[in-house]
Amino acid sequence: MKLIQSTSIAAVISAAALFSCKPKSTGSAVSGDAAAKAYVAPGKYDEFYNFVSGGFSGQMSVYGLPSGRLLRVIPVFSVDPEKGWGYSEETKPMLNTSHGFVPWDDLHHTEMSQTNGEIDGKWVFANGNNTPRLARIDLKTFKTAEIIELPNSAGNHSSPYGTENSEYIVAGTRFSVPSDEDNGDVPINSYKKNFKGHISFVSVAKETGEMKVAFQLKTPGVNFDLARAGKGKSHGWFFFSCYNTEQASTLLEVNASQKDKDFIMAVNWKKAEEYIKAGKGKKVKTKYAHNTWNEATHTATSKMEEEVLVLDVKEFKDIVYFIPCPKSPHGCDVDPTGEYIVGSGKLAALIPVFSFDKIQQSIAAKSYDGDYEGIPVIKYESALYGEVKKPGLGPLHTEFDGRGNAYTSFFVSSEVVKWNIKDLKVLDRVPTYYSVGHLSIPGGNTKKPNGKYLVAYNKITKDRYLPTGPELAQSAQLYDISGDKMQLILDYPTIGEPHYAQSAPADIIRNNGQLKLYKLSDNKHPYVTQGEANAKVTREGNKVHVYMTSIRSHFAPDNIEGIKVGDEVYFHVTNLEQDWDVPHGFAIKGADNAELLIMPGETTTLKWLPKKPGMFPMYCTDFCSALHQEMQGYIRVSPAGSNVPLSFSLGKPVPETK
Ligand code: K7E
Ligand code: CUA
Repeated sequence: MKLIQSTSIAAVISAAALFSCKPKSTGSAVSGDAAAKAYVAPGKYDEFYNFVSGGFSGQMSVYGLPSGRLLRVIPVFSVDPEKGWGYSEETKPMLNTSHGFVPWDDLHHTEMSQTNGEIDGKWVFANGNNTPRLARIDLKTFKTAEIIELPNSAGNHSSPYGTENSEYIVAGTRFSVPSDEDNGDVPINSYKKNFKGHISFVSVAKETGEMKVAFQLKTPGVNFDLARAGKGKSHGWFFFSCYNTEQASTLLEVNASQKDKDFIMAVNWKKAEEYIKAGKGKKVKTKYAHNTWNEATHTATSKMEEEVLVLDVKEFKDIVYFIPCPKSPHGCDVDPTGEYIVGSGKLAALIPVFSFDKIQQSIAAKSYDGDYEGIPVIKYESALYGEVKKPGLGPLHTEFDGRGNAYTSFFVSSEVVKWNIKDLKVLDRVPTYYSVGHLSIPGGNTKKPNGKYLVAYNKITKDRYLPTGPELAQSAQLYDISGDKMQLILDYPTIGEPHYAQSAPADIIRNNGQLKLYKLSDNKHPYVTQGEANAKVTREGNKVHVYMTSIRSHFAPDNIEGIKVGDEVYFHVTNLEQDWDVPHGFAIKGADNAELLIMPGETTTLKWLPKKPGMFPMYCTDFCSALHQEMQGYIRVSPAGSNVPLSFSLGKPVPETK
């Protein structure tokens, strides 16, 4: 069937307006008591942990709310020299993919694990947008514990979205592409024939959190943008926004904006699960990396998976339905009751709100408007609960406060608009500075939002901060939403471009078994050094292993001779400390590598390829004690083939050799 086509890109919004307009008053919109609301006294804790996507930094940052204090940057998909992430031998496998070592990605969305539709503080998931990957961060250690690559995908944007008990974390491909088992070497203009979408259902083990690509749904070749799981009455369903239903492969800004309506794709995942259990999935050959961090060995392993179970949705009449949604929908959000599904058309001047009950009735009554590649298209009117009229320009994302209100971000008109879900009336609007993308309310995507604060994540900050050359910081703005009127209370820059963020009450993370150190006696690293007396240096051919320890304030050994040009030297440094907050660092002159930062009880390895003879000092990089600056040593490097014997010492110089 054909949807109504419009010849111009946007009847409502002129092309110029796509670039966003500035709110008039750029000065301080902050009133007298605002500072007090965001004030957290020195030494006091914040009320919430806020997990913010780092966009093209590939990392995730952790802020405290309401203070806006940056607590930590967690390395996820990108190497991070500060923590040695992706530089130490133990962490390198975490960044392995079917394309080899990929040291960067684009992290857009964070998703906290849930139990019964509420945030449980166990894990936070994140998407790698470019080389499609999903990560799980363990909130006991604030460390990336697992990364799994997604087969048959390209541009993992519609991701990661969790069900109400984190049964699945779901990821939809942004780009449709030929399946991995097909030869992708085909003409681009064969899009309609060869390009397919895939939605990955990644199961999460209840206790360990271990992820597995349980199955994929093969769909028509559209672009999936964002998604949400149903909850409460709609638990068992999933909703995805789709654009480029035109299936264009070039100049998408024009060619994918032809239709008045694209789709929200409604998926009955419980049904899909039944078909999988009944053995209806097809095993498809592919290759994707599954990387896991082992807490006992302090080492990651990367395993290449070889196949995935796929259900082609065309072959099953009751898994997938399309619902028309105006103008290239971006956000697709489900309210706390699970009844209302909000679609945000980037080019639309209204917000459609769909009813889960009406969707079910439409399916039962086959109230369809034809099909799209064999998938029934539900009539717009029969799925629609109602429209929010004239809310603003360029709606993107919606969050909820648990009091019956929705908050939608407007990129083009740079504002947050609060509206009532029942009567669809606009209640309040506030400017953002400027061009807001995502919004985040603690628990704002769950059954139980905490409607005290809202954070707006802005793309543009011209004139908000001291200028820093051509590139300016992106920003977050904190609003108090506890009253009838939203009130701006704080404005602070972010790390990388923030897209989505989620928050959890501080206590469920802080008082939930936070790890303070690794027990040395539990350390199962193959190159652990249990105590200084066991420190040594061994040679196997040109491979030299240094079993080194660190404790305030020396390394053992700290004098090493007999290293030769052409050697491969592995410094396996075990931090013998058993106190909270006493990491040691390790760096050596000329290493084409980052430092190591070793937590108490942990063993971490730096690989070093000495390239010329000479004296190479090494030192601790983390100010660990009053005598931190004394925590240093020397490595003597001799030419290849030299006779200097391998020797090492601590406390007395090694015997003199020529
Ligand atoms: Cu979630 Cu930024 Cu990738 Cu909207 S996207 S802004
Ligand atoms: Cu160890 Cu400074």
